[in-house]
Amino acid sequence: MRQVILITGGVVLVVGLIVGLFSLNQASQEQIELTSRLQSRSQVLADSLAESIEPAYNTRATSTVQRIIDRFVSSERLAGLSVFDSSGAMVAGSANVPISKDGGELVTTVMDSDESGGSFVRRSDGTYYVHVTPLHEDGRVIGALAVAQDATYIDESISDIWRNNLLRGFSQILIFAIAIFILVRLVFYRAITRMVASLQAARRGNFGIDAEPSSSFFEPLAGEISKVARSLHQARHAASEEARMRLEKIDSPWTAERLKEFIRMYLKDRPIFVVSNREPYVHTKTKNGTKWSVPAGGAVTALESVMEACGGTWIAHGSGDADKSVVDADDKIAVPPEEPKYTLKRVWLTPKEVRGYYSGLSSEALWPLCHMAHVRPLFRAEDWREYRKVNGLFAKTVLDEIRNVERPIILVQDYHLALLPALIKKSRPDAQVSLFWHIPWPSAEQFSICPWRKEILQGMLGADLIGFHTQQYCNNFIDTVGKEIESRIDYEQYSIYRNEYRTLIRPFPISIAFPGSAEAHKEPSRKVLEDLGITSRHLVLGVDRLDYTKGILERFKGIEFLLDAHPEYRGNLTMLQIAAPTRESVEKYREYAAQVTGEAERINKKFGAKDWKPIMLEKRNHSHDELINLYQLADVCLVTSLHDGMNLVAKEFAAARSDESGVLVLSQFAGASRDLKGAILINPYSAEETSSALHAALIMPKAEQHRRMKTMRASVRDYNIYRWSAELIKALALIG
Ligand code: ADQ
Repeated sequence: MRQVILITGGVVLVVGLIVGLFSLNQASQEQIELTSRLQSRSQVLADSLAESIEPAYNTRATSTVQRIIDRFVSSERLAGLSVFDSSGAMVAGSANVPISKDGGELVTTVMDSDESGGSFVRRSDGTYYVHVTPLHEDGRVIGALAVAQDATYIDESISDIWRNNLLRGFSQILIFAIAIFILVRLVFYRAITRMVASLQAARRGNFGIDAEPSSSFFEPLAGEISKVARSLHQARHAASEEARMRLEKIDSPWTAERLKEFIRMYLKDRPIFVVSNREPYVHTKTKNGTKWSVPAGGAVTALESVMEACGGTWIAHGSGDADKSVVDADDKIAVPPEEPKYTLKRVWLTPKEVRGYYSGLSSEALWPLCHMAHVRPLFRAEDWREYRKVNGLFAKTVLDEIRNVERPIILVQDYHLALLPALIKKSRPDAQVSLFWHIPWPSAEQFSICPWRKEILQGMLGADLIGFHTQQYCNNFIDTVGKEIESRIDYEQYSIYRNEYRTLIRPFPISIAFPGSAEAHKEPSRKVLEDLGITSRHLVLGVDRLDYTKGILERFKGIEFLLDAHPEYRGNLTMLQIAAPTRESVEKYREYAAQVTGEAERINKKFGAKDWKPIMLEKRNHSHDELINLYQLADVCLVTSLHDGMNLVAKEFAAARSDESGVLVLSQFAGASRDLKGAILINPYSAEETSSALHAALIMPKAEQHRRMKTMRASVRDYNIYRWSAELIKALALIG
């Protein structure tokens, strides 16, 4: 519509300009012609009048002169007539003469030059043309005669021209604008909109909208679009058929299509609701408007692929400062913004709620409680109050959303929403609720220090299914429940019974969407290294949120140990640490970020040379494509988590290496160490062990790298995020 208005506006402007120029030209022609006619008529009049006046004037018969003047004025309908003597003073004249009694400059000039002349005089009662001619006696100039004519009609005539032309121009513009508007809208806009709608619908899998335009002008283009849509339809159909056939074959790889087909078969299109604290897209204000970004974090990485494949609704905290400005009246927005596939519903929290529920209880209590990273959890009663309140708020939003949905599937995510399953089930026992815990579950002893352990466990046990990354975390959880809550544990089924209610506990090692061939086979670009000034032969890469559980300080110590033990790497090796700022409202995280910077500077000072630094620290969020490029450029990816539920960075590195080169050095304390058998495992607390593993990785023969990388890639391809979600949803749906 904007374009239609723009085109119409442009045409109006051009036509308006043409009409304006045309009117200007016509008005100036008319003015010239009318003026010249008036001047010559005045000249003829003045000359014949001078002949009649001169004899009487020469004999000083002023009364005769006055009579002649009066007669002429009335017979020729003149505006005025005056006779001046040689000094320029008026000797006779009609009333209301538009020229001063002392003649003025024009009369003096005419007498001096002995040549007639004229000029326009503008007065409040109109415009006059005054023509002055010299009077003679014996060839001498003895006075002057001024003839004044009303010239107002010239101005009126010019105004008429403008008025008529503008009126005509305006009607022409109006007719043009309407015609263009109708033409563009009916012929072009409608046809293009229809073709776009047809392509969009085809992309979404609806092939019912025909691209045929109403105008034959677009027929060839529309024909081509219809063909593209048809072949897309056929390709989709073939992929979906293949996916359906593959469903029963356990060992064939899971794809987005296969997951979609699986959901259709298993859930009979029952809608899926994902609930998490972190939203998959954050909208922020910038100088040029609003921009969106994908926050760094494992849960978002994993679930985004699932939602893109299955559609549904994702409920999450709206944390961006422009989030409110882009949602509809229902606080919803279709995402991904560039190609919407599912709905994001935002929940609004006050700064106080965020402080207590997120920064406080989630980040300062539960996160360190579940990770063995030697950071003491902080338990504040006020935070617990906010946590309960916000869980209640999320529950209310979920219950509103599922009001008219029968047996909804609800996938609750992570430790921020531990109380949500029980809150949902209390009002909607028919809902099938799973809770996936993305971080480790500690030992029963470790968990027992939590003052609200019973309430948290009761909240979690509202779920029909609780998933962890590893069997170890499941075991820890069962032990914890056994110790804290009155319940019956069925070790055979790995279920917990409370009253009549059963919760299944299962490991689902999370993964990523193994990249499609186009993405994986893209040639990496070295520009990023040139921009950073990295010229070293060996590149060691670290990618993390700036979190103390990721062991970034320990990693740097490993690099320091390597450079001490193997001076041959000095000047030849760079550790590029990509660190996404995270939880900056929490003091511990701010301290940690400062420590990481300080440690990098210390090591750089110790070993650095003029054009080489051993550690490059890039503290910012990177796009998915930037990270893939770096994964492909690295010789070694170094993951040194002190404790990590899974660690998707390790899997992303393996998935990106379609060249089957590069080595993964991985902490034994990351869940991923159980899945990625081709990695060199280390204890990140030992700088010596990290250094030896790095050295082994850097000198590893290519054949060995291929062998290890192949194993890791096969495991990520085989157990990708689509399989993860299919297994989780299947387990949930089978509960009945
Ligand atoms: P995280 O602690 O966030 O996840 P991880 O699994 O490694 O850790 O996922 C991090 C994600 O963020 C990756 O997809 C990575 O690409 C991305 N990321 C990291 N740094 C980034 C940067 N600088 N710019 C852009 N993106 C960046 C939590 C648990 C993990 C668990 C996941 C999933 O702590 O143990 O694996 O959830 O369950």
